[in-house]
Amino acid sequence: MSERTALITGATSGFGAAAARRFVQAGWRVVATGRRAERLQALAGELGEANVHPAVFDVRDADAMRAALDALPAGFADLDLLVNNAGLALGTLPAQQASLDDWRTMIDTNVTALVTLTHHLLPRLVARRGAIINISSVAGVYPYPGGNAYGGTKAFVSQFSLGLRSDLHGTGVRVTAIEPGMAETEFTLVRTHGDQAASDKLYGGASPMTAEDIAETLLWVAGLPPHLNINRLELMPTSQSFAGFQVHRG
Ligand code: NDP
Ligand code: 8X3
Repeated sequence: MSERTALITGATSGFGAAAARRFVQAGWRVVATGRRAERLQALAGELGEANVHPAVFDVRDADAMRAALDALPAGFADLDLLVNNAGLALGTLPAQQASLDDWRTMIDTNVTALVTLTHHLLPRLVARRGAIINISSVAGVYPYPGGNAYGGTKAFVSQFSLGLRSDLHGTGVRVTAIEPGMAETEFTLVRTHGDQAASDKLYGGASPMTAEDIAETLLWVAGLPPHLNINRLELMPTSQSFAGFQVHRG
């Protein structure tokens, strides 16, 4: 276990930062990526530079991504696990009022960047009989008003994960899609373009999942024996469930 290395995208906040902490605590080395360099440096300072290598790039910048991943130092270059976590939702307006720029940013980040990074690392992961964990969402499984393009990107992530499973048949590479419901992170702050009050209101009194809950789940999935693959795993806070169909009359 102590020799294993994970690359976790979106490690400056939320699930990714919690996962970096939990994996290092469990003896993994972590390549931690994100745009906010100061947060990655702080994480490396906190967890130790022998344990965390910060890699600063925007996942939508394919050239910067490839350059960073091809320059990983010894001790961090042999990847056993890719956690595709970087992602975002933008907006909750109905489709007919939503911002096309927001939609394109979600698709560029949650879909195009995820497949580009995965494509680049697949040969290394096959060589190491490694694993891929993709962070999808319940939004990719169940539609809800305002989920439109975000839900579409996450449906892609779940189906892409299953497709990878199929193509990687016989390689020993494991692939899992994690489909969380509501968890308190910076997710809603980002989705509302910085509305802290809206974020506080959503999570207030709701007992949402925490980033640590997801980090623990990721570590559990990654630590299962090599003959066992979790295909998809959906989890929600107990306080969240389903609300059925809507019917318009008149
Ligand atoms: P946070 O906003 O707390 O974290 C998002 C992370 O993604 C940050 O580290 C951010 O880093 C990174 N990121 C976003 N855009 C880019 C980019 N263009 N380039 C590089 N990194 C980027 O949210 P969460 O931790 O909640 O979200 C993590 C994942 O979980 C996302 O894919 C989200 O869709 C998914 N999810 C979240 C749920 C929730 O309720 N919180 C539920 C289900 C799924 P930086 O800004 O520094 O670049
Ligand atoms: C985030 C979960 O329910 O806010 O992916 O869409 S939800």
